[in-house]
Amino acid sequence: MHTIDLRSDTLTKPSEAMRTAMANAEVGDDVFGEDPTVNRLEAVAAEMTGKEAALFVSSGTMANLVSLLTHCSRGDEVILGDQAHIFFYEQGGCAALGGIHPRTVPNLPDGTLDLAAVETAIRADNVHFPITRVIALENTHNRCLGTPLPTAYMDKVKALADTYGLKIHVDGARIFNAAAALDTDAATLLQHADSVSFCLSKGLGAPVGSLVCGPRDFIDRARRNRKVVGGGMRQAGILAAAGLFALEENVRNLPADHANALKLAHGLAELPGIELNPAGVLTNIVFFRINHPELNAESLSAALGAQGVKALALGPDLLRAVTHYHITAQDIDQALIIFKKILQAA
Ligand code: TLP
Repeated sequence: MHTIDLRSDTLTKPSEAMRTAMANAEVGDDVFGEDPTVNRLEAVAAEMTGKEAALFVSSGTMANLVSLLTHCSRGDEVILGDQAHIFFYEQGGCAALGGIHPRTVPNLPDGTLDLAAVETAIRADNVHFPITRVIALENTHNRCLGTPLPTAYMDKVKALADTYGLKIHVDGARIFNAAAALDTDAATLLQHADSVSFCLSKGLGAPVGSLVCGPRDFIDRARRNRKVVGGGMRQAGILAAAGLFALEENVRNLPADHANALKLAHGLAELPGIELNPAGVLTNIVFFRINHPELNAESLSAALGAQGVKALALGPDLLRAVTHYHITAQDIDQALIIFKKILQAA
């Protein structure tokens, strides 16, 4: 059975061409700074994000952790959204491993934070309080429908951060999806970010890897933090080659993933028992609710899975489907036929 796996864009497997690039990678010991392919990936990543320097790490989770460890000392505070991946899905790593205190404000449905709420959360200079150091944003915002954060919003965050002497970190796991959706480039979206993390192993199709990008001195300190969390890798050029291939060849595929997500959203919105607003689908992530007398998210996901369509159940009635480069427009048509069959039969 042909499986249409929409659980996540993390499921993408390296193509033959990417595997060839990996097999042929020139390597050295990256802890000594001697892996030419890692060095090249870091240079390309820095350039694409408009930053001075970059650091190759194993995952998005490590990229965010290393970034926050570099911005903050123990007891310092990060302000972030209550739906942020860093807050929701990273085991509280910044607190567990870094002693960094997370202060959440509610995410608005479009993934932004209300800036009046952020301002209220910023601590005054008072012996009782932690010191606020950094505002962490997410672009695109995974749990907020994959929505991209526009530059106009970033301008306002920057003005607020400057007023209080705070840094801005962007979890840009899918920053190239944001750039594609907003028809701009990542560097423009990140011009006010003091640091950004982005992933190679989501829609870009590499098997492993993320980058932290920022000013040279920040990246020098981040390199020390990568080592202390056990992230110093040796002949990592084999992985970096996949990352270079992802950046050079696969970024251009993202608009097709967005078109497929929108097609899926429009198709789902027409099915009785499914609730979603296709206008909210701006990138490759489609959230929808099941409102059916016989089905909930778990049972719908199981019924779909039995017919070769995989979607994630994320709540009693909430599901997520994510498009990526293994998913074609024909797959979306096929998935919609299967959804319809299940909803009618239940
Ligand atoms: N997101 C994964 C899961 O962890 C939920 C997914 O399937 O969407 N930031 C953002 C915004 C992410 O979406 C993710 C992964 C990460 C960071 C973490 O990346 P990894 O999995 O490489 O640690």
